Amino acid sequence: MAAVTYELIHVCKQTGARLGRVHTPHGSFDTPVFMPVGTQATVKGMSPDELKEIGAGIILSNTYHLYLRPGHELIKKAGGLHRFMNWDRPILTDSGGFQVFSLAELRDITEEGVTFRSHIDGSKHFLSPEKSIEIQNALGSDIIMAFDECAPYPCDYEYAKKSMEMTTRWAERCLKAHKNPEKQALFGIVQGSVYEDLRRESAKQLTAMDFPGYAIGGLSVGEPGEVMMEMLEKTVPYLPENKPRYLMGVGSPDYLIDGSIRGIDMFDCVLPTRIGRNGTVFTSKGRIIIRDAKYAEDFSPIDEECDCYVCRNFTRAYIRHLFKAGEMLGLRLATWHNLRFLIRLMENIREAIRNDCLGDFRNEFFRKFGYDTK
Ligand code: PRF
Ligand code: ZN
Repeated sequence: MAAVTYELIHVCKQTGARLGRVHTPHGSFDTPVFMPVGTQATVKGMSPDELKEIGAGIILSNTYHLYLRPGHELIKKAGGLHRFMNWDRPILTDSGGFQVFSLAELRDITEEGVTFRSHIDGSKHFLSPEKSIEIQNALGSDIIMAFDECAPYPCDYEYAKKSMEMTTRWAERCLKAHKNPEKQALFGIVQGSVYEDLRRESAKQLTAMDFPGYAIGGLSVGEPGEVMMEMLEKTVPYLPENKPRYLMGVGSPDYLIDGSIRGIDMFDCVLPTRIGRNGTVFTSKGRIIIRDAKYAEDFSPIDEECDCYVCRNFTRAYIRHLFKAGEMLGLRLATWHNLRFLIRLMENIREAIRNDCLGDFRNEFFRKFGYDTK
């Protein structure tokens, strides 16, 4: 039996978006889903109980960071990542490739793998498909990701083609290196930059390898939003219907809705936690910067429509004060609210899919939030 299975529950008649459920060894979650990011085996500022309270069904963590610190051997000794961080729901780990490209220094990419220097202490390391899978096997996450190259943007056709083909060969090596497919599901990652034929080719090659799920990588790396949506439209039809589809590193409200409409089931992004720590919070009428002077005497909640603990108990004026005073509770409350905002958005997306009205929901959400509705 595969570690992870996808159950398709309903397809929205208005948009084609999918309502589903993903089953894993640590329980199930409903899709489309937003996965909070817990890079260093913690979603910054949130305890596991608090994550459950806001309805997080699955979280993401990172091979690159946990390998460098505290080390996957140590986490294995602790009984695996779930035990180490006291999170008993599903965990997905990214493979490290993307983080090496975005964080590490002196990257040397060859067919064998990637040599890089740690962003922490400058020490030299080597990650390969085999090493990434070995680390993810030690971590024990429910969903592990293939080791890929995320081509930069912009990127010429020749580079994108070679990179995509190498990512396919790396995916084969990941499959071979994977020790326990019955406990952990290995997802393949589609690459191909902004080239329609490369995306199609990548999706076909990976689909032939029969992964239990598929990610779409290499998007939201600087290309215009329309290009990303076009790539989704050209890729998703080549992915199997009975497996989950994960759009990596995407988490702005508009893309969560428009990605769902294009058949995506899973998303992750540091956006809500990162902007929260900067003092930016989502509201149903758009983002606001809570540090702004105009909120100094605003005794209303961050968002009148939000059901979160923060909005039920604290005012904009108070949270602004916490940020101005450098109090850590400010970071926590902004993070808490932003995560709940996106998790509730996903609940509303799922409800709209069930009722065949995600298109109407999109237009209404975009209008209120202040997005262009085209
Ligand atoms: N590959 C991997 N992780 C990722 C990406 C990718 O392309 C992206 C791109 N948006 C985010 N995270 N392995
Ligand atoms: Zn709130």
